[in-house]
Amino acid sequence: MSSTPSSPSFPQKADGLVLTYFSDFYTVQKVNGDLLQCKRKALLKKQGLNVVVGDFVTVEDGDSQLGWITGVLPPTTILSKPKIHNISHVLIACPWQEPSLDLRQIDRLLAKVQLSGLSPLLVFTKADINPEFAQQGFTLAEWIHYYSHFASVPTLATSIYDLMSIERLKTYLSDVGGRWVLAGVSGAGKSSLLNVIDPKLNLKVHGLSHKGGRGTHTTRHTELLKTLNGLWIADAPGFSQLDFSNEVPTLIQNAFIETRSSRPLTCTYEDCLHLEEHGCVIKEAVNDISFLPSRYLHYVELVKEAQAGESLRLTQSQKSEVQLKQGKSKKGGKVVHVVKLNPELRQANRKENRQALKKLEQHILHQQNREDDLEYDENPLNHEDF
Ligand SMILES: Nc1nc2c(ncn2[C@@H]2O[C@H](COP(=O)(O)OP(=O)(O)OP(=O)(O)O)[C@@H](O)[C@H]2O)c(=O)[nH]1
Ligand SMILES: [Mg+2]
Ligand SMILES: [Zn+2]
Repeated sequence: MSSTPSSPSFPQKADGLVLTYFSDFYTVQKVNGDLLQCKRKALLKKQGLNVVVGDFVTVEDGDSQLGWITGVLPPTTILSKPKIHNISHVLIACPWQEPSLDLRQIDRLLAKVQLSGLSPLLVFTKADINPEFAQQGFTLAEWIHYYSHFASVPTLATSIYDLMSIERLKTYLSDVGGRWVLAGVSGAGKSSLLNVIDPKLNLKVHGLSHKGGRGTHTTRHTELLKTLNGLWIADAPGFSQLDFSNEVPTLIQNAFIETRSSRPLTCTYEDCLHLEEHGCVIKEAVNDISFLPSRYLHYVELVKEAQAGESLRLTQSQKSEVQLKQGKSKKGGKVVHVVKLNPELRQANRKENRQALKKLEQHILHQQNREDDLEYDENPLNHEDF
């Protein structure tokens, strides 16, 4: 996605950019810079067209300074968590301490961002708290070295009390440009980071809960903001759950550079998932520093989650590919078979399903016309003429 830090580079057909959404109202920045509170036209709702923060939209003015979103341009990028469109980069905020370092969350977030086709920047926040203490085997400096060198992810450490670290972050952001969103657990210090980047933003921040030392979900809505130096960056609510059940298992490794690095790891097998395969070079190299056991473990976990999702979908579609349901025909109340298609299939390939449905209905009619005993196979796919 092309964008300069100083302008949201509106596509030609767009009237505005959605900055935030709250309780059925969208704040839209128009091309001329004005802000307009908008609602979504009922037609869009009927068409099932969602409007998401970051979307470019067409708007028409309504009464009393209220506008209407009349259309939404197809997004160039989609991130499901935080939910935002048309961004290019994700700043993954991971607290070094308070809440404690969570390597699993880091690897899951990194994978999600990379599988979404976006570029990550990993930032260890709260670097002022015991940076020299080793956590899970490494000091902060060593973790930065690992992620930047072996996982090939740009990595920084920040503290809101160390302005040098903030300057380094600012320089990185303005050098790279693009449109950004912050992601990470509640309490990671996302809003605090934005406040030091640009004090005018004045975002709400809150300490951790006394009980569990966790964040208190202070930021409630994703909001695209423009910082002093013209960078577009969105603050977002914290979260910890990420779903990988819809990912393709063989693609997960694309998010782990360790599996495809030419030096020293290159698996000899094509299509290898690096799980149980005998003689897999990647698996054998896990104890090597170039693929940390913890990171390999998270990789395996993600592949398994994606595999579980895939096999669940397969079982569901096999079971209920076509369901037969008893019903009454319109004419004469005669009992006929009504074919009900699996909704998932209906979405996947409407045309094929319609054709299959037609064929099946003809088959049923044919059977009935012959007034044979209707001992119809429950699974019509087993019929020769299907
Ligand atoms: N020591 C230290 N504390 C920090 C730093 N950054 C943020 N904090 C503290 O961490 C707490 C949480 O900060 P927030 O900015 O509200 O965290 P958040 O990630 O926006 O949290 P949510 O909005 O709930 O997702 C606050 O008490 C901040 O003062 C830091 O660099 N060092
Ligand atoms: Mg916040
Ligand atoms: Zn392998």
